[in-house]
Amino acid sequence: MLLAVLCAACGGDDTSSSAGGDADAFPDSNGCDPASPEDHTGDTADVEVDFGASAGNQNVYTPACVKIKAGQKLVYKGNFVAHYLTGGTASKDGETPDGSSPIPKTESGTEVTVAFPAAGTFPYYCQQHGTLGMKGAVFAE
Ligand SMILES: [Cu+2]
Repeated sequence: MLLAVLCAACGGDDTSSSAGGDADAFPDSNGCDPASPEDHTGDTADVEVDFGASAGNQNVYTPACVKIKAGQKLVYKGNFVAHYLTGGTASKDGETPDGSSPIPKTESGTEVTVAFPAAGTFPYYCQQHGTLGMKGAVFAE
């Protein structure tokens, strides 16, 4: 396990971090740092993950890295025809779908609600742009 983040404020001459995000730092969670996902454990409504108009039509999920409690639901919103939602991991070297993911392969429509009944780490990506960094992870606790 990498715990380098603990020293984020130490020293001034280490400039190894990259502006585009450290895509390969956490391969099991698609680059999402388990220590700092966007915390939605207190939400009463379903958590929205947008990849459409309100995300500026960029190839990103907003938010990409989210923490929820088991039993909460996520609503993915965007154009699935252009961005196949897929459970699994992606890196610049390729994509690895996970058929056991609660996140269903979704290739049509503009909205899908996904339930996360159990705790765990659930990475996901866009089949068309996963290798380009369109990916994220759900941390259910
Ligand atoms: Cu995409």
